[in-house]
Order: sequence, then structure tokens, then C-alpha cells
Amino acid sequence: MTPSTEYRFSFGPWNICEGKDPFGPATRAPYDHEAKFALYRPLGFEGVQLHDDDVVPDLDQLSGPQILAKATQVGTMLGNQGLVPEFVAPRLWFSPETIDGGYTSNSAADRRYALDRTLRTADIARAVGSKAIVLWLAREGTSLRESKNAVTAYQRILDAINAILDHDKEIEIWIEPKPNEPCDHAYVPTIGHAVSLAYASKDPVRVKGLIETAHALLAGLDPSDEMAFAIAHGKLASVHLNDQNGLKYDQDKNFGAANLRGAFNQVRVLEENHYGSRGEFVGLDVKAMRTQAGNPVTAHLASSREIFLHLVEKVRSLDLKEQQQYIDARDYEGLELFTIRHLLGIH
Ligand code: 3MF
Ligand code: MG
Repeated sequence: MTPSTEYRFSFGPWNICEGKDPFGPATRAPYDHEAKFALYRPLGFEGVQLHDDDVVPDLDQLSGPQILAKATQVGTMLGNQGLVPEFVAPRLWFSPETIDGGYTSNSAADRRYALDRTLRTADIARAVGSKAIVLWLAREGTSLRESKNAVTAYQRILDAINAILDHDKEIEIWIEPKPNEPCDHAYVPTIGHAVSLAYASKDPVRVKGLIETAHALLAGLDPSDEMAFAIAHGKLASVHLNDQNGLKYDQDKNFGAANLRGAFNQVRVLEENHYGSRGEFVGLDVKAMRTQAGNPVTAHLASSREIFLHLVEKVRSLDLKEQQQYIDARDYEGLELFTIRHLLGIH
């Protein structure tokens, strides 16, 4: 398979996990965090997605200079292994200060914590050698609508974005929308919300989006259309390709595993719009099955990458002339069979 050299792939250390779920403990022994980096290149991955505490463990207990020294050291370690840190994301959903949300918490002290931690994440990103932070706004929402004022919440999220843009004049903010989980309802559920925040911010060019397949599906939307919308606004900075079987908890299944045609259409939108040509990575936010034996488990990453590349081939080998004939004739029944036959390899 040749096209692998054209796309660069990324994932985060959390994608190699031990099988713990809300109903049962880990099924595999912990795998050393640092040792995970050595797995990337042999698996065909070059980009590393990081949480702030993946780079600097216990950062809340460290001073500014200590944080920067550790981040710089990790940046060198990644560089030595031929890896690129794609982004760093503040883990704003773990600490006691973010139980009720970060930027939208009802507590002023907790809001301060969330912003301070994010500014440190921006510093970590720069020190490790990345130009972007990702905001997955996990707890910026509610379990019951009466607990927060939604208008105030949007304003607070926007204020936080502006404060980050002020803090570092070059950092980019990539918002990863998700409609629910862990919140009942999140304040930034779709890429449309994220793009609006970008335009409302003081430097729209530096605020972009990261679209995850499963998150779009949980919002009842078509991931390929969400990606197309972001691309139309010049705002698709990254993707988390995976899959989701209906409206339930966030499954992070292998890319294409639940809806192969949906996956094909995501690849089609990316490929048609030359995604990757400006340095964007194809991120795979996929979760290993709890049943899988061995340690570390990486088959889900290798499989998702392989499925992506097979679908790139499917997009590239599509007979565009024949496709256009169906479109021109408004024969969408014909177009549907043509598409399915192509996916099945029947000609
Ligand atoms: C949750 C997610 C997150 C984000 C990650 C990077 C833990 O549904 O998708 O994964 O991708 O925090 O922003
Ligand atoms: Mg994700």
C-alpha cells in the first residue's frame, strides 16, 4: 500500500490503555508511560498527542521553571525518537477544582484554577515544541440545566479563549467539541459552536477545531459534514477518527468498524480537500478492547490506520466520471448502487 507516506498519523498515550471501564478494573498490567513513545514509529505513527500531565506529571505541585524544564526535556526525548508533539491539552476534568467545570464553574476560585492551568498548558506546549493546545471542554456543561447560566457560561468560555490568546501571541487553540459525557449537556457540542467561538474571539485565525467522529455521531450529526463545515471555514486543524455504534456512551471504536461507508465519506472529504498538506495529522482516538490479551495492546491503532489507508485507496480509485454521470442525471438510486459496489469491490 503506497499512500502511507502522504498522510502522517498521530495518537495519544491514553490510547494504549489497560482495559478499565466504569464497571470493572483493568484487565492488563500498566504499561510504562515513557515506553509507549517507542511504539509509535514501528506502528507507522509520527505525531504524539499529549495531555499537559502526560508531559509534566504532577504539574500542579511544580513551579513554573520546573514545569518548563521538564517539558523541554520531554520535547528533546520525543525529537530523538523522530516524533512530533502535535498538541498539548489541559486535563481539566480530573482535579478537585474542576468538579463543577473549569471556565464555567460557579466558583470563581475554580475558574481561576482552570485558566491558570490552561496558561501553563500553553507554556508546556511551546516548551515541548508544539504550536497548539486542544480544549476538550469535558465538564463545561451541566448535569441539570438550572445549575448554571448558559449565556454567562458561553461568555466565560470566550473570556478564557481570549486570555489564552493574550498570554501567548502565537499559540493556536483547537476546540474539540463533544455534546455529552461526562456532562449531560455540554456548552460546545458541535463544530458550529466552536467556529462561532473562533469568530467571536479576538484572534479568529488562531482558534480552530478538532473533530472526533464519535463526538459528531453522539450529536446526531454526520462526521464528514462536520469536517466539511470546518474545512469551509479554514478551521480543521486536526481529527480524531474512530467510530461509534449509535447513541450511547463514547465508544472510540476502530475507525470504520461500525459504519464503513461513513468512514469512507470522512476520508473522501479529507482527501478531496487535501487535508494533511498543511501539516495536519490524521489522529486516531481509538480505544483497545477490554478483552484483548497482551501488553501493550496496539492492534486497534494499527488496524484503524490500515482501514484509513484502504479507504484512501477507495477514494482514489473512484470513477469520478461515472459518479458525475449519475449526479448530472439526478439518478441518485444509481449513485447509491455505484457507491456500494465500489466499496464492495464489485465492478
Ligand atoms: C474524550 C476525548 C479526549 C480528548 C483528549 C484530547 C481523552 O471523549 O476524546 O480523550 O480527545 O482529551 O483533547
Ligand atoms: Mg478525542
